[in-house]
Amino acid sequence: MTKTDSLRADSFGADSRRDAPPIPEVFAERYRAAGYWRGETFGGMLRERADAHPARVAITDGDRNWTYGELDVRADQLAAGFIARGITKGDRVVVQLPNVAEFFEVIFALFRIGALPVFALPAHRETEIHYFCEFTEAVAYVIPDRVGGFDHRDLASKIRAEVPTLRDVFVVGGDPGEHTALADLPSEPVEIDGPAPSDLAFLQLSGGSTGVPKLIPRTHDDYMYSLWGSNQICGVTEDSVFLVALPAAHNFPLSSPGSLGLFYAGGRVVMCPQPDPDTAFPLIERERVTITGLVPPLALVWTDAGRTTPYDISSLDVLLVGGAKFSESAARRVAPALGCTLQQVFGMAEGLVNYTRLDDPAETIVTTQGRPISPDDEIRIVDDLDQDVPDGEAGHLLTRGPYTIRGYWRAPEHNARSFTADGFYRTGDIVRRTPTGHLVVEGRAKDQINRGGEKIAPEEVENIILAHPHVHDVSVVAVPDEYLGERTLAYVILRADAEPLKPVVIKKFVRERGLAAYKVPDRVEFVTAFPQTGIGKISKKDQRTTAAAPGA
Ligand code: OOB
Repeated sequence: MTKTDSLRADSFGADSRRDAPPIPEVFAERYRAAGYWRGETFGGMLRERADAHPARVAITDGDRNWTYGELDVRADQLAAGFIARGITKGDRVVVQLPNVAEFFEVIFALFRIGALPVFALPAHRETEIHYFCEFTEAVAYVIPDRVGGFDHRDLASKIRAEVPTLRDVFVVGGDPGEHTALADLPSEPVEIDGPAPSDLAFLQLSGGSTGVPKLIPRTHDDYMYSLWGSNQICGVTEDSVFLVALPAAHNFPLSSPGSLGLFYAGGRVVMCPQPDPDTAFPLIERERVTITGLVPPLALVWTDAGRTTPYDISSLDVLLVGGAKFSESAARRVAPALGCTLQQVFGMAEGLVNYTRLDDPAETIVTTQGRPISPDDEIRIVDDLDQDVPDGEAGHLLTRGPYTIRGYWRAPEHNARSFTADGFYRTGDIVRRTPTGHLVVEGRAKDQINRGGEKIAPEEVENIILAHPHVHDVSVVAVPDEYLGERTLAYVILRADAEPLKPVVIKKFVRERGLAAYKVPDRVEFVTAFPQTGIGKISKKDQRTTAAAPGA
């Protein structure tokens, strides 16, 4: 290796290693030798596709059709605009956009520079955004102007006043207010010394089980492998058309195989503003969509609507369902109602993604959550003492592999708990493995609520409720729900001297603190004590049992 090579191999310098524990070199060599890591970057990949077929449409958004050539030029011009505003390699930029074509223009511009998008979700509000901007020391924040009555510009002004590193707010569409319109930025492309394939590409968000979400550092090399690996498994080719129905920034619609998988294959991505059948089905008909991904509650709605829809959705070949457990009975209804193949996906933004295969027996497709993408995804299923359980028994899922992180970003203490000494990620999921190597998700050991695929860390919501002056203590737990799988229930103990409160006061308090709406407790119950475990901790297990009891 020459000096320049070794510099390029870690072109952000030593700090990046402290920020994000890398995959050790012995493993990296193995993953390169096996052909998983192909030495590509996102910026380079888009250029190659644009050179190969400039006139093919990459993105359809309403009446707009951007070709690969156009997307490539837009990314270059916007990268030049970002550079002119001082954004450089390694900088973090919080991106919070709805499902619009500009989402890709922005992230490819950042990828070209080697600046890291931080993928906020449209539902995030002040608490989350402030944290992302402050913790990542973001230099810029990209937003829409207004969505569904919410003015993102006002929120951005507030955050900018609070977070000293945040220099710029860029607004997509409409009136930028006191900020900068994205459309005013692009300038003549400039020479860019882009990132190396082993560099970080972006920070994805963890579902989380702690007070604040953790950030997941993914590299070009590792993520790109998950894309082409997924494409092979999901049958994606340049003729595929993928509907982005879930929020574009989430790992599932981004990479399983997702929009980025489609670009990798040279296919077409169709932006869907809302995931309901009334919006999605006409788009499927008009754009001849072949593949899309949904969380289980939406899959139920689509299945019901599919039986009687007047729209021609026969182009749909594959429906991926994941993010939360899809019940066997619901899974059985998909193929007959929608006339497509169901593919279950059990993935995580930290890495590991499992799919049922298109040619798996029908029973396997409806009763399992699939098997890993890679032959080099290492799976261990262990008991509470990290000992492997006998074949076929349920236990904690640990994993290590070519696209699974070795640590969260700037979180050494947390990493010591979430990863084993030899680098396995503790997923917090309880699974068992079938003789064919497929995984069945049996439950969860982490303190997390999965509300129809949207993850909630109880601790984050508890911390907010504890700030209410009349609240003495709080415990947030999951309650089973037929439609969403789980909903949230906050058990609250009021202070001895407090007046009685109505549940709505607590909900309103959480909302006004600026937390994503899906984290506002569905139910609030006032109690005088919490059940305790043998050593005096709150027994959430007992609370869940009480909450789930009939008539509760
Ligand atoms: C996906 O990613 P995340 O990071 O939002 O959530 C990961 C967690 C998993 O650890 C598991 O607890 C749960 O979500 N999960 C499932 C599941 N898929 C995800 N639990 C049961 N059955 C499933 N099929 O949710 C995600 C990332 C990439 C592709 C698909 C989903």
